[in-house]
Amino acid sequence: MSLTLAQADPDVAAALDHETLRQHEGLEMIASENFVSEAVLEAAGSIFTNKYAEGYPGRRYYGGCEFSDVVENLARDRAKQLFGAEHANVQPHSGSQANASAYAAVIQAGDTILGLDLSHGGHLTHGHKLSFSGKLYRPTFYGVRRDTELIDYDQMEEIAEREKPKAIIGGGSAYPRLWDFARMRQIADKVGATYIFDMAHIAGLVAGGVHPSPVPHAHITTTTTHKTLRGPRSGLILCEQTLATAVDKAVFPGQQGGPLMHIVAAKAVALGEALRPEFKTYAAQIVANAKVLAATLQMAGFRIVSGGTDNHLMLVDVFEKGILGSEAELALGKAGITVNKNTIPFDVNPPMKASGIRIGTPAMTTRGMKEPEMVVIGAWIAKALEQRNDDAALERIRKEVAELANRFPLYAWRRAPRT
Ligand code: DSN
Repeated sequence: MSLTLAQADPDVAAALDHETLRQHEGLEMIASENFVSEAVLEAAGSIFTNKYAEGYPGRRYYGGCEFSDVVENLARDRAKQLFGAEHANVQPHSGSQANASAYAAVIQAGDTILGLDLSHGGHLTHGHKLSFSGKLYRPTFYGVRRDTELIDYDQMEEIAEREKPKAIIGGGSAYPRLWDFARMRQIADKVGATYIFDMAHIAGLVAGGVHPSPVPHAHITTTTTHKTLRGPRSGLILCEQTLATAVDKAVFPGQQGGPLMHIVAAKAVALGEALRPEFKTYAAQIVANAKVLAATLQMAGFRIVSGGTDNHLMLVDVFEKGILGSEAELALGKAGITVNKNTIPFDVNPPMKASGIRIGTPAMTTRGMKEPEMVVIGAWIAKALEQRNDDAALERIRKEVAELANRFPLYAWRRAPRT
């Protein structure tokens, strides 16, 4: 029991060291990633991982849960306070499980759901045929308008009236603009559907007060906790009190067994951090950085889907310049800038190639980067895409990237790889 990781398992230790170096020296621009605080990391790596705590605080199926109750109550209370919600369930292991539980709480297998098309910025769990959501329920989709690339609420209403969905789902993983929560609720009420909003991408912006909140409008709001919210990799559900019992039952025993108590503890820490005033400053900087980065790329001649961004992410239409999203992802990776290829609305390319890349600012904002760094990064992205077939040029950018990254250190305990 007393061996260090390096002694017990040098292979895993080496991979961990390399990953540490990768995270320190690269520019993490994947819109859904972030860096947690050392406090969150400590809780996530804690001995709460040893504990079974099936049930809920005060009503567990195992003994020895008194401290599990403490952290789960802290997480629940902080989530309610942060988002002004009547009820919070902090046990979902992930955003997908949060969504599965939210649906199970209010609809039955075979019922119709209406979500944003994945290729228009939605998420797999909003009805994609390969996900449980498209297999268990009857999926229908709304999308964005071809001319503005903004959500088409008139189309949503038309489809809702025709298809009579039992649940209307908002949110997604690649939509750079604000949502009209009130209009969605109105449409849901008109057809008698439950309005579920998945705020996974924007939860930190909502918490920081720089993005309107879906919580007062949606019957159920789901989220991950690790994106802009900057917590551990996990999920969370907020709902009206009238749905609390159904949601809790849908999570446990409906979808999951024992909660991951080390992650629940880490969620409590992250939610506590998000309640502090400095989180508002952080959230505002994420958005300011995204706007500057989008404008820099536009000035370099790139088309940004919908003409810009209101949140933490942007979609760049690289195919307009004859570059596939997959080629762009690869070239930027060689230059030390991590992004992901992404389909754009009405894409003519398949998802594994895609016409776009998705870029986000939450992680680099955590490292302290501001507008001037975004201008530099935008110029590097443009240069790397232009010189995508020149490995030497990409390597030169990578060196400059590492220099910038080193000026914005991440964790104090950074180590050089042992192999
Ligand atoms: N995979 C996440 C993202 O990158 O947006 C969504 O679950």
